[in-house]
Amino acid sequence: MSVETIFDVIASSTDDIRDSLAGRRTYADGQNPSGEQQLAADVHADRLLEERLLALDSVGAYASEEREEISTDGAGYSVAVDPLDGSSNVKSNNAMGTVLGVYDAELPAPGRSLIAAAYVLYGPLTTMMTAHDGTVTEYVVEDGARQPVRENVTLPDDPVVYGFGGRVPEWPDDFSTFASSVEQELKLRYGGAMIADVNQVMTYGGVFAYPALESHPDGKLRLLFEGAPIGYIVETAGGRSSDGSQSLLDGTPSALHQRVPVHVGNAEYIAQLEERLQTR
Ligand code: AFP
Repeated sequence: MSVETIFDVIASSTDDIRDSLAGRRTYADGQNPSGEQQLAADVHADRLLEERLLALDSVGAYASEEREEISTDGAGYSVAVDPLDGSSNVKSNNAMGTVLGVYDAELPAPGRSLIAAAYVLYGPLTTMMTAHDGTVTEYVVEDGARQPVRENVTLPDDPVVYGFGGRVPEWPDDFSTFASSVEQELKLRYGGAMIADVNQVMTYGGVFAYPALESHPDGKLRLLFEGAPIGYIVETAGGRSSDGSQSLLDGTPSALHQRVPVHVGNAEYIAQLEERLQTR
């Protein structure tokens, strides 16, 4: 039950987070630990989720993409949160989301210590995808309450979409070769917020990647806050995840905010990717 209570706290916070966006499109003074500018909306969502999640008996540690240090409050699970993934999309009024990983270990911890993960998508609707106990469930969130709309969610067998981040000239040659083959088969769907792009893959099947770049060999996305929780959800839905050579759940992080190349989607595309990248 304690994981469901954690999911409920996230769902019950969605109206507050969503309502705060309009007035918080400006950049705050600080930067996040990854050196990225913080919107006032990032800071607001972070503070709100820290307070509400640490108030739970089942949560003993709160880590966030928006802050250097982990906040602790007794025993319990460690939650890793990206409070507002894709927050730069607020300027262009495009979708964004909240990402949650629930680790049964002290952070930084490998993805294999995840016991649950979820994401909220702030789109035309507010929806939530949760993975726990071997199953993925999709909800519409209304008035802070989750209404299940899809049970035992699995990736469709006939993939349709792809979305690859970073600038094409920055892609290593082997990823470019992989991308060229995918482009012949699937339709481009890329919106600049991982959650919205991953949700396209969860809905239509396909592959999402924010790969290693020539200038950033570890890519852009963070392992504990984005890569591992999304890898957990996609793998629980029957897909695969990879950092280029292994599952995102197999990485053993040495630092809380370390980055990782992220590739998730239907198994055949992740197999193709790893084959390409392992010929390096
Ligand atoms: P922001 O949170 O700064 O908008 O970054 C979003 C993100 O971390 C992830 O959600 C996207 O997949 C990726 O960055 C988009 O990066 P590009 O802007 O380089 O495409």
